[in-house]
Amino acid sequence: MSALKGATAPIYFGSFLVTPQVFHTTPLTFALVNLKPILPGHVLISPRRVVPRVSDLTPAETSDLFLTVRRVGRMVERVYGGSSLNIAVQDGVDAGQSVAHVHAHIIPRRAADLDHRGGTDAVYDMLDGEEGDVGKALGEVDGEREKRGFPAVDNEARKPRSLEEMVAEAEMLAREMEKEPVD
Ligand code: AMW
Repeated sequence: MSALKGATAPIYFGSFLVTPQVFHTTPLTFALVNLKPILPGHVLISPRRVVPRVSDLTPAETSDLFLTVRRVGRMVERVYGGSSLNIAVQDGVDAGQSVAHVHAHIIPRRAADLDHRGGTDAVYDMLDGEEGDVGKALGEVDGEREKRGFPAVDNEARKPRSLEEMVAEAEMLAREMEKEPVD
């Protein structure tokens, strides 16, 4: 199953097989929909090679990654009715990285969209905290977190999306990418 046209070799995001979630590829880079988006249209851009740090990338991978960020960012901003973008990389575990595979977050933003969470910059806490950390959302039994001294979080907010929902979004975004100018 793939949102992309034609046969696609398996694509891994860290140890996760994410082929059905991928909506755009280049020779060195892929773009996938998020299991647990912070806001609608929150997608990820990764190099095809599974390496943890930006400094592990070749110059060609680095430039292809950012060119893809630029093009996919333009597309999600248009499709999700944004007026700005957060583009973020947590480069290494001590910077909050939870999947050891380089990835740029792209999050479409609009005025006052996180006012109910404390304001525009609340996105950084959300990225850094449990809401962006799916390993925990998938693996943790309710209550374990609290036992370890972390604050309780809303269970609904932690729920990962179904494969069907992600595939439907990936198919829609693959079609939208075809409308984007190459440069
Ligand atoms: W990091 O905290 O490493 O900067 O961000 C990890 C991101 O990867 C989060 O946004 C999280 O929701 C996302 N994520 C984790 N596992 C998957 C997966 N299997 N498919 C899609 N996105 C994932």
